[in-house]
Amino acid sequence: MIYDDDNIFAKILREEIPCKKVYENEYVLAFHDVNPQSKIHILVIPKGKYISFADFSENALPEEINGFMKAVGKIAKNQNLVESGYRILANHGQNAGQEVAHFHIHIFGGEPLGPMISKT
Ligand code: DGP
Repeated sequence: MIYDDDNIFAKILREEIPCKKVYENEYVLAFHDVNPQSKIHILVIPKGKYISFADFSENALPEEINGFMKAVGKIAKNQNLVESGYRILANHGQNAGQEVAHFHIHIFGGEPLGPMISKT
């Protein structure tokens, strides 16, 4: 699979599509999900062109992985989610229902989140 430069998150990174930005550094951009599934629902994306978690974990440089993971923790902390709790999630591929082919982590919080996987 080849990275598609026209995916929605690539357009957000190029500022061709607006987003509600939460945080940015040299490695990541974080913004509110357009269709929030919890009171707080933030997406964290790497600035590098990685299709999915499999691609990112295999091909990203150690400093990109470190910068990304550090940023996820920092964003959760900035959102005051550490004490109340939060969930992070990455969908990879078809069975997980990945919609956007640019690797991203969801941060959910701000309320009780229910079971980890829906039984319905
Ligand atoms: P996933 O299923 O893991 O690929 O999640 C993709 C998420 O991206 C989904 O929760 C909705 C969100 N999303 C899709 N298009 C846009 C957009 O244009 N802006 C923002 N902020 N979020 C988007």
